[in-house]
Amino acid sequence: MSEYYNKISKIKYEGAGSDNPLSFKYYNPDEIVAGKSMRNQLKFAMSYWHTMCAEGTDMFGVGTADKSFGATDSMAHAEAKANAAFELMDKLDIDYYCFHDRDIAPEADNLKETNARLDKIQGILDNLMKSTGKKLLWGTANCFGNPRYMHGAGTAPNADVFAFAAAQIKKALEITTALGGEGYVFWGGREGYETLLNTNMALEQDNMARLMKMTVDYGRSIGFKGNFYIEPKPKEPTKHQYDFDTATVLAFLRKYGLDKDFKMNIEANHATLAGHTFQHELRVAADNGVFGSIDANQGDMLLGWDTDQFPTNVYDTAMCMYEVLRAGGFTTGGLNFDAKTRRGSYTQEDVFLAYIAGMDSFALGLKVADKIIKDGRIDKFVEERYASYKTGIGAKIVAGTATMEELEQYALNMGDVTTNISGKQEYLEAVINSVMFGV
Ligand code: XUL
Ligand code: CO
Repeated sequence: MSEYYNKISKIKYEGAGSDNPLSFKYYNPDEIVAGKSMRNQLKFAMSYWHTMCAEGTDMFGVGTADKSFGATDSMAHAEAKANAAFELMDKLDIDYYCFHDRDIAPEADNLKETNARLDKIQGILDNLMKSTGKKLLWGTANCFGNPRYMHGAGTAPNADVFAFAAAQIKKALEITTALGGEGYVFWGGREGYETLLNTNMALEQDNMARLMKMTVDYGRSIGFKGNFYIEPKPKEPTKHQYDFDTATVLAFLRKYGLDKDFKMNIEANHATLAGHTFQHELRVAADNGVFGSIDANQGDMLLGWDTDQFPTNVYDTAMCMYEVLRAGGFTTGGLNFDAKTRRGSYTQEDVFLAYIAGMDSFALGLKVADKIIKDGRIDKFVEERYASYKTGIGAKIVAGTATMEELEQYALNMGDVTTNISGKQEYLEAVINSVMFGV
């Protein structure tokens, strides 16, 4: 098999003292942290679209990175990308990958031929997976790139577009199932609106739910055992995306009776676009029993769009892994690097350096999260903060037995509240620093 990244050798853990840029400083796959190997705690995945496809194109310029992998014909290119993807995963010791249908095989002139192309690449991926032991974290359908989806896919005003999207999702789910995918994602890039002046929002949302229900029923009928995920994002490309954030998606799922079928795929940069922290979105998902998987990246707080940067902010990775550990860890989910190198970081080596930076940042985050939990000061503080609900009137409120009359009598007897205690935010932030920096 030809090598596509021939200047890069297998990346090894060399420890924090190493000055070799092409080594892991903190990610030591077999080291046990919080009862599991780092490999199993973090379940890293490669995003096919950014890593194998995106060339750094932006609104002002063409791509800077060469991702042709030496191929000129489009199907030869698809095959080369598959081989290169598995070489990259092997060299980075990444066990999982994620794809959109159109990342793995280019669309043809008609659906039949497009599906035949997908079948061919599915066979290639299947062989590569069998020979390397790599696994599919999740698959999805790109129902946003082609011009036919200019007004949406499941929420399009045109029933023909809805039908085409359903056909595309059916095929993507079949491939995901055949490759043993642990999940199937809905990210509704164009499922939203530009203006309410031309939009029947109620019908669009009803239709989206219909499409999701059909997908779940079909998936289960063909033996798909994984989780279905929705990936919230508030905007971009649409001005308003229906899957705005986890709370909005939860209301949608409950309205349509889909809440037992879907979990969340939380993306860090989508959380911040929605005006939330990454940790907030993870907490809302976990508290409501819908924590599923994570798209690991970070945004730039000075920019109002989805920059999909590799995650290097250890404070964020620590609070993310704190939420993941508290939620019991990943089951079918994992950490998919939905992240791309900057346009100026255009070399093959940059891709490796970016993954190393992201993986090391999450390894550090995992270690810090484990320390925060073992240290116990944060959890103990929160526990004590709500102690008044353990006894007396608080216990009655929690048990649901307190009445308005009883609470009024209690307040009258009390006169006024005299028991408020400090929230100690600054102290708690300092505790995190002391755990992180070990002093
Ligand atoms: C776009 C995004 C997508 C989804 C999969 O912002 O995050 O790549 O992760 O469609
Ligand atoms: Co994403």
